[in-house]
Amino acid sequence: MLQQVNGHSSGSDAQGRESLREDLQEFLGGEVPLHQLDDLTKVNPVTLETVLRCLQARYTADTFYTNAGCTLVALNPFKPVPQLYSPELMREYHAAPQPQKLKPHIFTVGEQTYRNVRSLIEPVNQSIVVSGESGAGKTWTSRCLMKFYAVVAASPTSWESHKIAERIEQRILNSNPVMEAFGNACTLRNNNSSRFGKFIQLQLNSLLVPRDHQMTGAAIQTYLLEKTRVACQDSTERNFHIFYQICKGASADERLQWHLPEGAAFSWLPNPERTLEEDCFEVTREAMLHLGIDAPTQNNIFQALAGLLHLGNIRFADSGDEAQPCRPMDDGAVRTSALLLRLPEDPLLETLRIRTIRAGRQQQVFRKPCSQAECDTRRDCLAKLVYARLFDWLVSVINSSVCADPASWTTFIGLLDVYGFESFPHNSLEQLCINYANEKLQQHFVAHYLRAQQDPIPPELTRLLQQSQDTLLKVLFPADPEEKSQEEPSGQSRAPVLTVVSKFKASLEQLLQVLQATTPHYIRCIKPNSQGRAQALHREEVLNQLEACGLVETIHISAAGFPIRVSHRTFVERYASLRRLHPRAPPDPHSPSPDEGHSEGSPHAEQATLRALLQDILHTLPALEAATPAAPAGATPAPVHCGRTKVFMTDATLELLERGRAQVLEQCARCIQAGWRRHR
Ligand code: AOV
Ligand code: MG
Repeated sequence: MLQQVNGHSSGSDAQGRESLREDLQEFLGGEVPLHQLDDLTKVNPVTLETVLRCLQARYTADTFYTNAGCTLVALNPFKPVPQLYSPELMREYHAAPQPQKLKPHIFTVGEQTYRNVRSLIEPVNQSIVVSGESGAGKTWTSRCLMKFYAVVAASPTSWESHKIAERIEQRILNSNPVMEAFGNACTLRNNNSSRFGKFIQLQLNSLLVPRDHQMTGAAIQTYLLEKTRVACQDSTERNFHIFYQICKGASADERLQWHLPEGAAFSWLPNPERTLEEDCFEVTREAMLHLGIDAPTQNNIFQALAGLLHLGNIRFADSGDEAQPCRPMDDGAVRTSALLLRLPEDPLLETLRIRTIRAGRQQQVFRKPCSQAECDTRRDCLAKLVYARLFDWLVSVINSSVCADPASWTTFIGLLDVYGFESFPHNSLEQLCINYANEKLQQHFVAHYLRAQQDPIPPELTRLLQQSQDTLLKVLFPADPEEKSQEEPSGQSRAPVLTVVSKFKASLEQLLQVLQATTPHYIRCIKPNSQGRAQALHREEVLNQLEACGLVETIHISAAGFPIRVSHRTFVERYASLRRLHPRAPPDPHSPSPDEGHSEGSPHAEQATLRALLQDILHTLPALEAATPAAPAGATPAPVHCGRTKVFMTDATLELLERGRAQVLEQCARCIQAGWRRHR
C-alpha cells in the first residue's frame, strides 16, 4: 500500500528505480501497458471507459484480480485456473513481508485481514464482504478464502493439536458441499446458484503469542432460503441440487426404499437430463458424515426428500361441486408420499383438501373444501415448510459440529456471501457509500423478493406434520405445547406472529451490527459475460456492473487519498505510544497551552487535550518516515488530514503508523522481559 501511494519505499535500488519509473510513466500519462496496471486508481483519467479498458486488457492477459483502492475487483475466469489457488501460492502470500506488493489477489485481502486480527493487542474482528451479481463468483471466492484460512491459520507444532486443527478446518470446509447441495440450484444465471445468504464467522483463538492465531471453529448464519423453489421452478431452472443427487446417486436398495425407480418422472424435478458436476451425491454424503450426520440420519433425510418429490406428483381434480372436496388424480402419489413422510394417509389428504376456519366468539371450527388451486397451494406449502425446517436444522447441526467453545476463541473473520440478486447487487463502495447504497438496495430487495416468499402457513399443515411417526420429522416438528393446553381456559391472546419480512429484517439488522463492529474488506466480483464463457468480456454487461456498484466513485475516493477515517479518540488511544519513539521538543513555556481557557474536565477541555495529543502524534510522522529504511531524503510527509472529529489518512500513512506502533510494542515487550530476567 505504501508503495502504491508514494512509491519510494522499496528496499533495493533496483526496486526503487522500478517504482520511480512507474511514477514517472504515470506522471507522463500512463505509459504502463494497461494490463500491467494493478490498481485502477492509477488509470488516468479514471472514467468508466478507462476502467473498463484496463479490466478488459487484464482479462485478455488472464489477469483476473485488480485493486480499486479499498476494493478488490475479481473477474470471473469461467475456466479452471488451478495455479491461482494452489496451497503454495496461499503460503507465498502468507509469508510475504508485504503481501500487497504481490499481484492483486483474494489472498492479499485474506492475509491482510488475518494480519489485522493477529497483529493487534486489542483484537479487532474483521469481515470480508463479497458482492456481485448472480454468477459473478461470490461463492467461489468465499470458498477459496475458507481454504486459504484452513491453510494459513492451521495449528502448528504438536501432533495431537495438529490433528484436532485439521479436523476442525476440514469440517468447516465440509460444510460447503452440504450447504450447497441443499441450498444451491441451477438457475438461468448460474449453474450453481446460492439460493440463500450466508455469513460465516471463522473463529480464531488468541494465544499468548499473537502471531499464531489459529482457526478453532466457525459459526454459520444463513439468510432466507428461497424455499419456493422446492415446489416451483422456472422451466429453464432446476430444484435444489440434493433432489437430483438422490435421484441419480441412490443405490438399488435405496431406490427401492425411497421409491425412486430408475427414470421416474417428478413434476418438481425439471431438467433432470442436465448433468452437472454439482450432482455428486457421494461428496455430499461423505461431507455429512464428517459433520457428524450418520448414515441412518442421512437415510432418514433422503427418504423425507423422496417423500416430498412424491408429494409434488399429487394432482387434484375439481369435484364439480363446491361442497365436495377435490379428488386426487392418482392415489399412488398420495400413498407413497404419506408412506415416506410417515404421515397417516387420510389426514394428509384431508389437510390438503379441506381448510378449517375458526370463527365466531366461541371460535367454532368450520370445514371448507378447497378449490383445486387452493389444494395445490397447500401441497406446495407443506413441502416448503418441511424443506425450510430441514435446511435450518441442517445448519444448526453443522454449527454444533464446527462451532468452537466460546472460551477457545476471541476474534473472528466474517465472510459474507450474499445471493447475487440481479437487482440487489451488494455495493463495494467506500464505507459511507456502501451503507447508503445497501440501505436502498435492501429496501428494493425486501419489496421485490420477499413479497413472493411470504408462506402464510395454514396451522393445519403444521399440525399434520406433528402427527408424523418419522424420527426426523418429529425433531423438525415437535408437538406444540400450546396445542396440548388448548382446552385449558385461558384468556391470553397469542403472541403476534413474526412475519417472514420482519424476521428477515431483524436478522439483516443484526448482521449489519456485526459488520459495523468489524474492519471491513471488500471484494467485488464481476461477471464478464452472461453465458459463462471463458475469455469473453462483454462491454455492456461489465459496464452495467461497474456502474451499479459505483466502482468509479470508489476509485475516485480512494485516489483522493484519504480512504481511512478514524475518530480523534480512537486515533489517540491507538497511537499515543508513538510519542515514545520520537518525543517532541518540550512545549515553549511562553506559548499558550492547548486547553487554555477551559476549565478542567469540561468537554471543551477534553477535546482540546485530545487535539493536543493528536498533534503530538502527527508530529512524529516525519521522523517515522525518515526512519523507514527506504525513504529518500526529503520525501514528502505522509499525507494526513485532521478534521473536526476525525483523522483522514492514506493507506500508506496508516501503514507507517502501524509499523511505528509495532516497534513501540516490541520495545516495551523487550523491557518487560529484561525486567523479568533481572527480577529472577
Ligand atoms: P455467485 O455465488 O456469485 O452467484 P459462483 O461463485 O457460484 O457465483 O460462481 C459461478 C461459477 O463461475 C462457478 O460455478 C464457477 O464455475 C465459475 N467461477 C467463479 N469464480 C471462479 C474462479 N475464480 N475460477 C474459476 N471459475 C470460477 V449466485 O450464488 O448465483 O449470486 O445466487
Ligand atoms: Mg453464490
